[in-house]
Amino acid sequence: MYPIFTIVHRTRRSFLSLGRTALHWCKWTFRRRAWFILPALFLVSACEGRQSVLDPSGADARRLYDLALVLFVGAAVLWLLVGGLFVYVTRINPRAMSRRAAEALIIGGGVIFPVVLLGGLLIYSLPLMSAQRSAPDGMRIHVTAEQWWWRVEYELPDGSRVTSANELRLPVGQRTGLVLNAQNVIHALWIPALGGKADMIPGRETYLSFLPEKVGIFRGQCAEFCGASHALMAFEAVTMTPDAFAEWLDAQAKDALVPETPAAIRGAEVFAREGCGACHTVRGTPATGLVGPDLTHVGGRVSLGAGILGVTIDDFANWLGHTDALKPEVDMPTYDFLSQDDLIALAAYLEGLK
Ligand code: HEC
Ligand SMILES: [Cu+2]
Repeated sequence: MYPIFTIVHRTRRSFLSLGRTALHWCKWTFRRRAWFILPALFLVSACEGRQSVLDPSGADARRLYDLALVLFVGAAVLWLLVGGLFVYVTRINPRAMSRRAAEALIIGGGVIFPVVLLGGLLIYSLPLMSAQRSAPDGMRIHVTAEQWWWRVEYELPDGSRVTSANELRLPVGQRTGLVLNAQNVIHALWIPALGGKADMIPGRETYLSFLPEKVGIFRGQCAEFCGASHALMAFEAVTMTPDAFAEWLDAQAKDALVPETPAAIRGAEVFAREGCGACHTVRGTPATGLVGPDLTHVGGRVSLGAGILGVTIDDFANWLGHTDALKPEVDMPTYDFLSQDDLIALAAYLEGLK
């Protein structure tokens, strides 16, 4: 009995002190309260940005944002309503209700009101899904998730494909469909600023589409735990005007640039000597591997290693010399045994593959 009594006693005491704190809060000056509110505002202010559902930059993200706003405001109003009712029946008018009034409250507030409200929300929200879930007749991009990077293929009107990786380029003002697949385990594609997310499941194709509204660079992230380096499986979504996009796609379809500087020429030799081409393709060269990302235009991307590094020569050298440290359990060997000169030359070659 004794411990139970103590627990009850202590719980009661802590509730009392909680109540006292709440009372103090009411008596606090505005300045003292601000000390508590300001840090919270800093946290919320971090929600703006290129990987945020609260800063929509596409039609689909905007619809989701509106839906979330409706739900949030609705929940707040409901909370105030129930709170008000509670205060009314306990403080303002604590008398017993007549049986008819009580029944009306239960049937009206417990059955009719929720059915109408939830039914209305369902009718409002169901059509929001259809546009996103289909891959439309326009441009289609095939995205295949690998551990831990993204294989990206742009389907041209004649059915042929232009291969890239770890970056998604989308024309603004057009709905582009994504055909999603996964090679090994379940991944999920999510670009919070542009729209909803979809699972990428081995053996089962899924679809998602985006209608970007602003030119910019947004961050996408794998949103399904897929292994040790799941958090390091990101990418950049680059939205462009339709003209800039067409020009970019033309350039992507071309073979790799031929290295011209002495460092890059030496780098290309190191690339061939070390057998990188067994896993990587550089179109226009003997390298035709398919295990890793296509490197034909890797220097022209905005990030390296699925969104974890930049694309300067230093970043390339860093990636090659510390692959496993940067991305635990990665499917690429670490080339820390190369001489510094070879490493820098290789980095210069890759950086020049615009
Ligand atoms: C056994 C296969 C294999 C070999 C050999 C290999 N790689 Fe990789 N490489 C990969 C894989 C897999 C990835 C993707 C890693 C990830 O992000 O999860 C990758 C990623 C890369 C990337 C980043 C690409 C991007 O889109 O960001 C570069 C650059 C790269 N490798 C260069 C090289 C070079 C240079 C060599 C030779 C010195 C080499 N790789 C050898 C498999 C390999
Ligand atoms: Cu993943």
